Amino acid sequence: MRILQKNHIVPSEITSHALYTRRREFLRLSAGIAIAGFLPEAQARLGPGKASVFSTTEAPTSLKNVTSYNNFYEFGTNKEDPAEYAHTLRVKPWTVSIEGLVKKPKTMGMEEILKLAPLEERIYRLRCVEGWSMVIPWLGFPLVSLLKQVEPLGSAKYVEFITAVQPDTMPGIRRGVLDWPYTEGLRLDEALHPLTIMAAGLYGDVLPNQNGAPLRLVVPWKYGFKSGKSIVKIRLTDSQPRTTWMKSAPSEYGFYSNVNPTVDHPRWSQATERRIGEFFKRKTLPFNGYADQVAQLYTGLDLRKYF
Ligand SMILES: Nc1nc2c(c(=O)[nH]1)N[C@H]1C(S)=C(S)[C@@H](COP(=O)(O)O)O[C@H]1N2
Ligand SMILES: [Mo]
Repeated sequence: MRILQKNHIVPSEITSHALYTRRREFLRLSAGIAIAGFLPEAQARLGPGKASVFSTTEAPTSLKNVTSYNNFYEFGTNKEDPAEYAHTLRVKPWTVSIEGLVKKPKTMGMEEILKLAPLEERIYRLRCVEGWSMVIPWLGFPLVSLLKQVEPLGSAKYVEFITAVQPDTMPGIRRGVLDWPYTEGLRLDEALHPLTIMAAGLYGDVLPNQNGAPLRLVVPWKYGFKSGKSIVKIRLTDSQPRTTWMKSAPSEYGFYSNVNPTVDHPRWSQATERRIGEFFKRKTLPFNGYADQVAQLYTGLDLRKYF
């Protein structure tokens, strides 16, 4: 318990039996990597040969910032709201249904999902459309491992992600704000890309509620809002899904939303960003620095038109 207390910032969580049980189960299922994750330094944590080829070597943002500066509008629109209110989110039991243009639609429990593939640490940059960024050590597995389970049909071209609606635990649902549930979408080839992961943890431990427990999408070359939190349903479709942010402001948020310093948001520049915890701004990189891995997905596509 001493270790858990040292790594955990929300004191109320420590006494929560449900969370304690969930964390123990999670650590059991994700054994090796999660134990290693308790060491303080990111590099020490990875050890020789353990670093994912996909991980950045940049210094991770502090656990405190990763878990207290969040966007999760279901819990309010201020950055501090998710850390303050998301402890009420019910994350157990949790199931994810995968349906639509698939041969074998399936509803899977979290325990079953965590057994599909070993959890890997992926240290990814996350760039919010608002102009800030973080580096987060996720624990996750490639989304393809989950999609394989249902055998997508040849007609499937897109993947829609639908997130949880719990009106009694989520004050933002009652207030309106966005068209709920929060949904996102990817082209099937983007969803199958090895950089695209489902995260179940961060910093070597179970995912804090404010970061999208128990399972969230992470697509590191796109603006942060594409990475939906607390996913309950995945639907394969033949037409491009309309996402929550496209419905809310179609001229500001397109379907692709690839990080692009040369295409400004209509109300502000996207050329630079502030890394949370740093003072000076950094230049924003095309595809958030993942161009070598993903630029070929968009060959021939006009990225100004398809923003
Ligand atoms: N369900 C849901 N998912 C969401 C959001 C949200 O409001 N609701 N916000 C998005 C935005 S704008 C960002 S930048 C990231 C933030 O993830 P983090 O708080 O874990 O850093 O989550 C994304 N996923
Ligand atoms: Mo964001």
